[in-house]
Amino acid sequence: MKKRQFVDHVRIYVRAGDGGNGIVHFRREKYVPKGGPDGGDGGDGGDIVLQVASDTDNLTHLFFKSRLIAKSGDHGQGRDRHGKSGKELIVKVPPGTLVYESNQVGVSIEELKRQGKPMADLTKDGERFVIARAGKGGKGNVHFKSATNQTPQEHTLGERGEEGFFYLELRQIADAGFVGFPNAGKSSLLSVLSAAKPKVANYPFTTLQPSIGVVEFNSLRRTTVADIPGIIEGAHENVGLGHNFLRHIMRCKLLLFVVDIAGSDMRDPIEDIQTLRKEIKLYSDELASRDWIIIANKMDLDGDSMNFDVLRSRFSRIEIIGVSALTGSGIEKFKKRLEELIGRELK
Ligand SMILES: Nc1nc2c(ncn2[C@@H]2O[C@H](COP(=O)(O)OP(=O)(O)OP(=O)(O)O)[C@@H](O)[C@H]2O)c(=O)[nH]1
Ligand SMILES: [Mg+2]
Repeated sequence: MKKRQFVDHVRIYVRAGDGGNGIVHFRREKYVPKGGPDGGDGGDGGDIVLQVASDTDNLTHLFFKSRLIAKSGDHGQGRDRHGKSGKELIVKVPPGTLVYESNQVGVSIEELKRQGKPMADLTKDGERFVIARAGKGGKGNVHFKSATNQTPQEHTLGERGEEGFFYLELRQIADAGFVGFPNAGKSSLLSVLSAAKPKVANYPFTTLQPSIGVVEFNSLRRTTVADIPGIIEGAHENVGLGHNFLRHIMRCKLLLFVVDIAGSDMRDPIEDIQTLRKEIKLYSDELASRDWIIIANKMDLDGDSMNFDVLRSRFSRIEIIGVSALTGSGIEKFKKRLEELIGRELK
């Protein structure tokens, strides 16, 4: 299976279409030596429009085609005919696309983001944003006829379409994401960490849709954590719910691997971690290279402490936090580590 390339930021150049010119023209018919003015208007140019499409989740298409130029309007013609308008150019973007103007040369993206808010934050499916407005068509001399001027030479040119550089960035959906087998307790953990109330139940694949919780710290800082469906061996071959939903945590800075430390459902926590790591890597090397820690859940059940020690010796270089979503033990420590690792001032 092909691994995904995931472009989440891109700088583009856009140029909307120019308006066509209005023209100077006079009626020419047999036996009418001096016809009146009939120069038509130019057509409007085409706008460049960003449009949210929920079936896209990245900006890769713009990485490969970063110059977007819309069609100009045609010039007017005799017999008061209008020039054809340029068609608008629709550029699909995924939900969560932020748009920044980026015309200054040599300004880093970080600087750009410090300088100001994005000019657009596109979220809803179908939402449109005109990123470059087209020029209007000019007027033909037919408009300039008057009682005193039967042969007007006046006409106006089409306006130029807007152009410029923009920086598009996909917003991070959450700072951290849970990864785990079904029933490991991911949704339970989200509900004790945050005000989110995802469905929790004692059967696999309870979670079908990702959800996000905001974790608030006493310091007024916060972080966001995404809960996604469970992953099982072979997810990359579409076993279980597959692994396509991993795109929702693609931009997380930290991955939280949740295991059922008591090994209920006849599971072995070490094997679980190995399988999960393998499936993540098969999905994307980039995702596999993210920082990760292990959350050993269900520390309230029998067998937990023995398994915990075995897990710790097997993954000696990885941070492991023992918790129980049921009793709340270890949750404060877990929160404290989240604050240290990814807490931030949220706007
Ligand atoms: N004893 C015990 N049970 C827990 C704990 N955390 C979760 N559970 C139970 O484990 C079961 C699964 O919990 P969920 O939170 O739905 O698990 P999940 O990982 O979100 O599962 P999927 O959405 O199916 O992937 C539920 O019956 C929970 O009540 C815990 O710390 N201790
Ligand atoms: Mg769940």
